[in-house]
Amino acid sequence: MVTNLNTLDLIEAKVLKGERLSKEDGLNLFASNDLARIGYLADLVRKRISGDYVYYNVNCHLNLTNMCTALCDFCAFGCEETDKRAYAMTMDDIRAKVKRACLDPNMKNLHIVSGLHPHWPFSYYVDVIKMLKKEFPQLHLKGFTGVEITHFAKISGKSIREVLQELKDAGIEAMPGGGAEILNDRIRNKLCPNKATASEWLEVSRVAHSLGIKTNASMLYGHIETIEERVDHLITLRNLQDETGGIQTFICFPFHPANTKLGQSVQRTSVWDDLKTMAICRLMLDNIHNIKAYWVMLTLPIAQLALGFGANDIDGTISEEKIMHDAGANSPKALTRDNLITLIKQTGRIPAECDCNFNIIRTF
Ligand code: V47
Repeated sequence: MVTNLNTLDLIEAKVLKGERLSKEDGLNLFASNDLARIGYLADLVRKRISGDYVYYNVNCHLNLTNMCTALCDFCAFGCEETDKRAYAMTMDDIRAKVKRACLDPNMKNLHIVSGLHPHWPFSYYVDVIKMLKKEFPQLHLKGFTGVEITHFAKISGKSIREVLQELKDAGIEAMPGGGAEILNDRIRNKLCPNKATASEWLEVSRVAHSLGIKTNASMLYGHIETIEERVDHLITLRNLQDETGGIQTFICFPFHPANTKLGQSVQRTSVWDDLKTMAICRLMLDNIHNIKAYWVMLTLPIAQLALGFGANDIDGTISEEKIMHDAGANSPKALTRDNLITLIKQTGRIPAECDCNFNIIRTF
């Protein structure tokens, strides 16, 4: 692999012509220390794809339970049902939480991601979605990762298609991107052997897209993966997007080690790695419209910087973040809409409030 200036010149020429970058280009970008130039290239692509809008949404995170049968080595949120931290929300708990969030008249999006509960039947999840759709018809429901959908298929004996169709009929409009981690079974067998395999996660996305449910996709990085595995993961997602066109947003999750099994041997990624990875994701994923700078994980100043490294989406107000804060995230647990608007305006970009399918509600 060559890592001199010439390599970046060749990549820049491709980027300027709108040509697709190869795996070798991805590896060369990671091998380069020219962070400013990589960021500049990613910013060119960001501007070409979405102009100066930065998407955000007024939302609430709903984590129905933290009990989880998967107990992944990188996760601090999931726990056994006997753990003193364990909780499972009843229908009344859920109703009360969403009602509270809806006191904000701008609340539009519910983001639903949970542990794999050891006993709940699939029908409980469908009933939750039906209740939410009936009692809060103004909300857009973005629910269940590919891992949860695979779990629902296993516990119900239904196919992935049947599970997704039932959830769509109940009111699910889009799906979050979690559970992809690194789509490589070497890594999954080590870190998360008790949940969807790489091909199961991909299959859920494929079927969701065929049913008209848009999904997000993610990458959990900075743990035991190699740089080549990061690049391969991005190319796998790019191929899926070529096939279906159903991925709306890509999110990178830098591994947060606190309170996780893996945390004893792995440290938090550096800011440089976070910015470089964000930029390379923008450059490699030429067919995915939105790249999210998830402020919860990056912290607010780094999320603002990331908007200059290829990102065009900053996520939402959230209401109360649990998964990353259990793992030591050093950011607020929620923001106000005004906070987000200010954060975006400080970067010179235009805040664009949207629903979970990126329909713009208003700009500022
Ligand atoms: O799959 C868990 C990640 C995901 C850790 O689609 C961790 O807009 C870093 O799906 N360090 C679940 N990452 C959360 C999720 C999500 C969150 C926000 C926005 C969206 C979206 C989706 O969280 C997991 C895993 O990849 N995760 N633990 C950790 N210690």
